[in-house]
Amino acid sequence: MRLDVITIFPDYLAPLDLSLIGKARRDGLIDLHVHDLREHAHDRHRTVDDTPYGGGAGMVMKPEPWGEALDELVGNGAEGQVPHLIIPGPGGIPFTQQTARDLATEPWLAFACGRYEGIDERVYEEAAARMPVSVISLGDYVLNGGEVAVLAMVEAIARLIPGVIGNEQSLVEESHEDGLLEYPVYTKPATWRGREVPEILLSGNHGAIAEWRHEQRLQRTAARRPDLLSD
Ligand code: JF5
Repeated sequence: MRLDVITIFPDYLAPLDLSLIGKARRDGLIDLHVHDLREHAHDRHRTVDDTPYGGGAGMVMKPEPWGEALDELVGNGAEGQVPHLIIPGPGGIPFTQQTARDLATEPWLAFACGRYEGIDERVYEEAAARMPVSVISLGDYVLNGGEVAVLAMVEAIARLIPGVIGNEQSLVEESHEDGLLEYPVYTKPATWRGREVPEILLSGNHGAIAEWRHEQRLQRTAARRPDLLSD
């Protein structure tokens, strides 16, 4: 999968060199490029923002650097190919495990990181005229920019690409893969600071263990995420 990230803070994406994602890049499973939006700002101060038409607080990202950055990106791709452009923002559609599964099948994703009060609306419109565009929210809170949201989305997507994670079974046995939260897990020692591991897990009775774990998942989901049980 090819991944491009356009940002005014390329260093924010440095963690993508680490751990499983870094390994996947070195193994050639992920072809990831981070681009500095300011390379497409040509005035003396490499300005990427300006005051909002109509007034109001804060600054808005200017359209011209974005237009040029996206032109370059599309020009870099194979003939006739375009990326699916993802723009993180609190006003987007919710990002879920299903979104990650869907995006993990795409050959080329590009992420546009907004800052300040957001990006001039015409950038979304013009991009949507030539490529699929999705505005996606990680959750109902506000970040300073899209970079941290991109880190989370890229990690959630990339780990679903075959070969990125060694143990494929660990992908199906986890929270959100089947609509329930995960059961509690324990490891050695069997007693720690006076706390015992639930006896059933030491019983060797695999049927009873599976039943207990399912009950734990239901209880935990009801307590923490009742919204997941309503449908
Ligand atoms: C952003 C303008 C983008 O704040 C977010 C965000 C919240 N949930 N998901 C993403 O994105 C950063 C801030 C301001 C555009």
